[in-house]
Amino acid sequence: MASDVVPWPADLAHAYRAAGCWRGESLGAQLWRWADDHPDRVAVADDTRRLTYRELAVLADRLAEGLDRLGLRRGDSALVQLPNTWEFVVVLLACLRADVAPVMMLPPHRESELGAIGAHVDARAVIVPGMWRSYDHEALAHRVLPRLADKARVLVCGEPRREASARLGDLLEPAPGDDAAQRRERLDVRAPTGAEVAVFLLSGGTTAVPKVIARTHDDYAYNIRCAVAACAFDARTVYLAALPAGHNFPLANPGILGTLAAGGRVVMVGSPRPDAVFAAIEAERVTVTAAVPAVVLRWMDAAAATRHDLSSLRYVQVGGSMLSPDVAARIRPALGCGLQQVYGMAEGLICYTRPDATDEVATMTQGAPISAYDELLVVDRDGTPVPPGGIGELLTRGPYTPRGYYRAPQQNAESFTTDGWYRTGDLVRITAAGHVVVCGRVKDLINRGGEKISAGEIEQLLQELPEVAEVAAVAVPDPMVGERVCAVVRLHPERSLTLTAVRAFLTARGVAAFKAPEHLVVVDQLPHTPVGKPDKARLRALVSATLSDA
Ligand code: J2J
Repeated sequence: MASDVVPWPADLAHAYRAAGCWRGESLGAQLWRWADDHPDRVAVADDTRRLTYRELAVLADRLAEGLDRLGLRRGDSALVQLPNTWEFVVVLLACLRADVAPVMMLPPHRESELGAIGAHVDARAVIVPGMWRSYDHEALAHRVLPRLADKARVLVCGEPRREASARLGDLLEPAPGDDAAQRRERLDVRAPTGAEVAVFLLSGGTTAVPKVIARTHDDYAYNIRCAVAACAFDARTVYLAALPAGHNFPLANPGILGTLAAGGRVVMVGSPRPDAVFAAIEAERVTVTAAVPAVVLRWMDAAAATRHDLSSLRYVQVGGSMLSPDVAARIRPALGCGLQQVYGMAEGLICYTRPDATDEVATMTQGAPISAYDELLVVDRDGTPVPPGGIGELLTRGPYTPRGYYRAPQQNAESFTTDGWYRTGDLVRITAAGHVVVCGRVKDLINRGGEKISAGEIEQLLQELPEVAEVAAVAVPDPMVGERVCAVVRLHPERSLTLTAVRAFLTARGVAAFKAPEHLVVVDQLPHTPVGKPDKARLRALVSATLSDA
């Protein structure tokens, strides 16, 4: 429902339209423009299938009508939990064509995440891979159904094992008398006009009110256009999606959608493992890919010994968590390609170092915003702007940074100022040349290899353990993944607790495995702030002292 999405103020919306940022066109409608321009060019490839732009458009349209037959209507939403395969792209574009908003879940998500988010957005379908990495996602989807909208359906990419599931392959088959042109017209008539929700992206925790970001066709299309321009993507671009495709970074910055908009080729690979990635780079002559620092470190370690030819690779885009300048400087020698740093967020604002940046800018900064209409403000704890070049929390707003989370008025009062600035929770400084340098953060989360874990979510869950009197989750620095979760607990008298028990509890609660603590510290007393909350700064110091002694 439109009222659940916080709109931009009317005068600004008008200004963004007048300036040509918002064009009133659905992302789905663009698919056919691309297909008409270069129907026979390869749009998407994985190691099982290659689709031309025309084939992609035809399959997306078929599936769009298939979703309608399953009972999904304009304005509905569907949880999409698919690995990086050609089907991911078809499902994404089918949703955009059908005006069904895909909710970008990740393959490691379980009942806790799918249930909470599915209920929050009132999802009408769960689209899953069947079996993936020995895990039965079809069964997971059926366990989640009771928490979703009435008559919600499970759609399986693969061979369903239950009668109640629909099979994706069936919806992609031509029906007798299949007529692509007529179907295209039928769908064009129903196309959204811009302000409708195109996709739902996820942010942070899921236990209380999930933070779900509704991105409109207008704002996301603009974001994608600006990202394509900032990264100079064009028809020669061969983009490898190695990060989980449901993340905003590989999805649209410029990622999958940006590559398609530029007329390039998207290559989907099911894992960011060096062997899989290097083989795909060689096979498809990949020119650009995206990674979080933890992943690029693994690639750098493996590159020296690889027999694969990586010479087609021109850039690797790195973002999502802190990249140290010395690792940044080693990327070109190790991988033989340039580095483009990215500082971005599913909430909107995206910054890049440009392809022609000096080495200093590319290694030492996280780049500049992609739009001239992005507004950035660096403030101190009281909300007062700091002097130029000073460190403070970054606030931002602009034509592709929504003004609130979906259906979350209380959260919005915290995360947005009354005049519409989004509080990023990141500490930054902005150089004289306008480049953002990320210096730390004030928000209470743990950034494990680019996956954001809400400390509050983990604390709330662990508080359910009968042994636990009080708990705090903090980040522990880690050379490989940047940070890992450490649970600090005070136990009830005479009780004991092990890390294994904590992890087993979270698995049983249906929480994604990447969120489970990897360290456990038991204390007699938790340090508190004057207002009685666990003192995270002192806890981090205590934990690092305890773990380094161990
Ligand atoms: C330090 N922290 C960073 C960076 C993001 C492109 C790139 C990344 C994301 C993303 C994205 C960082 N150095 N270079 O959506 O399109 C941390 C900040 C930020 C948070 C956002 C994209 N780049 N971060 O990471 O929504 O704390 O988006 O606020 O997952 O990641 O996380 P997320």
